[in-house]
Amino acid sequence: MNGADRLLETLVESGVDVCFANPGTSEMQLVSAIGNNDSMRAVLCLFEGVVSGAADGYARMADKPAVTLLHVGSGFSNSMANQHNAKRAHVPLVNVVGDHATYHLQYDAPLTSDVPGHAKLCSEWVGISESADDLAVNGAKAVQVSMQGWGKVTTVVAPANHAWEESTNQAPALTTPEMETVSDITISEIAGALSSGKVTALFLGGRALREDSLAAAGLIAKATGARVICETFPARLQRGAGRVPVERLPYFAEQAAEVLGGLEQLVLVGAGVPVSFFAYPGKDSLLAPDNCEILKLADIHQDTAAALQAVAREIGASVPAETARSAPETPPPCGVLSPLAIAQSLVQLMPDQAIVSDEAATCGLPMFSVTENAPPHEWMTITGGAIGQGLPLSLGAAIACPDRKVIALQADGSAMYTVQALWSMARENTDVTVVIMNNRSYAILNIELARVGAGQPTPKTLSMFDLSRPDINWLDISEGMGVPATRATTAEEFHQQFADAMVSRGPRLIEAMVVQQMP
Ligand SMILES: Cc1ncc(C[n+]2csc(CCOP(=O)(O)OP(=O)(O)O)c2C)c(N)n1
Repeated sequence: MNGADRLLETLVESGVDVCFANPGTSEMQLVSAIGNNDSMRAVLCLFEGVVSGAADGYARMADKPAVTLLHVGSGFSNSMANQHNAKRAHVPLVNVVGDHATYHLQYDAPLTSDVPGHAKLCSEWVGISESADDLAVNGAKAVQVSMQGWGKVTTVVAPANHAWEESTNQAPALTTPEMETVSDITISEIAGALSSGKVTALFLGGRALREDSLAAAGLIAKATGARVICETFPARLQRGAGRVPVERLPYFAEQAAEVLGGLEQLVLVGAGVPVSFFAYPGKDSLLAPDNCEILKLADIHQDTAAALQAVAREIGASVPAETARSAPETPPPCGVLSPLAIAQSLVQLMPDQAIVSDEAATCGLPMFSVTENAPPHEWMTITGGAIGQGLPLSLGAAIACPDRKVIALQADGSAMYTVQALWSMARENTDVTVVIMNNRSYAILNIELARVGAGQPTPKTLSMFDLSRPDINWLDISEGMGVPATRATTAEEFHQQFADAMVSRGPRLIEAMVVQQMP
């Protein structure tokens, strides 16, 4: 066996069985090893940003890593925006990136680059092998580190000669690390603060947005009157009828500051201090009031559910919070195809346990609150703000959860960054319904232009946010990549097309010609 075969053997033994791949010549032994290993599924993605975004979506739903296969520094750098989103989502993800044979690097062949340097920019651990035997050892370590806490992005750099040279070394899988727990002292302190009578909110992020943590947060809220607020861009929020609802911190800083206004204490649970997404001239970066005390119950990477349950016990909280009700029966939406009308169709038609990828950008703003009463579902968002995440994320989630309906609420501008994901959805026959919000605009940038005070826009300024001339034809794009597509121009048409998509299986795309009312 060669180094590549050994690496595959170890990855599979470590529980990794899906590879999102975009290989090149330096990865041929790895491709061959995957081809010869029945336990590893190979998903070809036609751009590296799809590879990394799909691995993120997979990990968010599977709570274990997929492996990516990437080609030298150029391939890795193409994947970086979604590596960044994955890192911000705190998911386990293992990259394998090929490099030239070690002796070939000195000749500076065209694809030569600083592969470890690229990897270090967005990996929390990088393993560089020094021999064929090392490859699998690094593979085992990469999986182990990726499973620390909620998850980490790790990278194995695989020089081509280490992949093709013989390896006699079998590297066993390493034990999965335990999640760090919160100390008893912290539990008591937070329980005391919550019982102080001060105006308090729990600020939840990451794994604290899973059902078990939310239920415990609900107990605390019921007993103490604390509010439950979640970060603006959650990786995976479990919500819908029967679950404890959360207030989501708004994107716009002034609205966020208003939501947090009047708080005397903010208890962080798996979330950082709330900050404005961008700086704006003359506006504060920090969103909580100046006199609000910031306390921390659990860090990112600690066991938030256990911590919240312990606090609930300590304060004797035993009455569950009210959960979100099922939406009442209402007639299907009609007339103008607004984001709100789309959200009303979602509430009525979304199946139980659907997985929603929200990269709907400005169209997504009104959709979130309306869907609180939909059947229980997951809501995944763009954790790192690097657009082009939604389509790959849905692809990966669908590979992780083949029995659940995935719904990609997708802004048109963002969709164009990683549109190749449609092809992989077709090839893998994933059960993803993509709803393209066609507003022919980078609409958010029109808003931001005014908010940063960049002056009076000229037609040339505005042309840089305008996606018309030519209009993008989503039916042609989608059909061209093998995903059946329809176009909706009214709420009635959308409702019918979405209803059809919800009762059939396989990839579908609906181009929604949305009419938006901008703030
Ligand atoms: C990788 C990356 N490139 C560029 C941006 C800057 N950016 C933020 S939003 C946006 C346009 C979004 O337009 P669209 O997806 O159509 O959504 P809309 O604003 O129209 O709702 C751009 C270019 C970014 N956030 N990330």
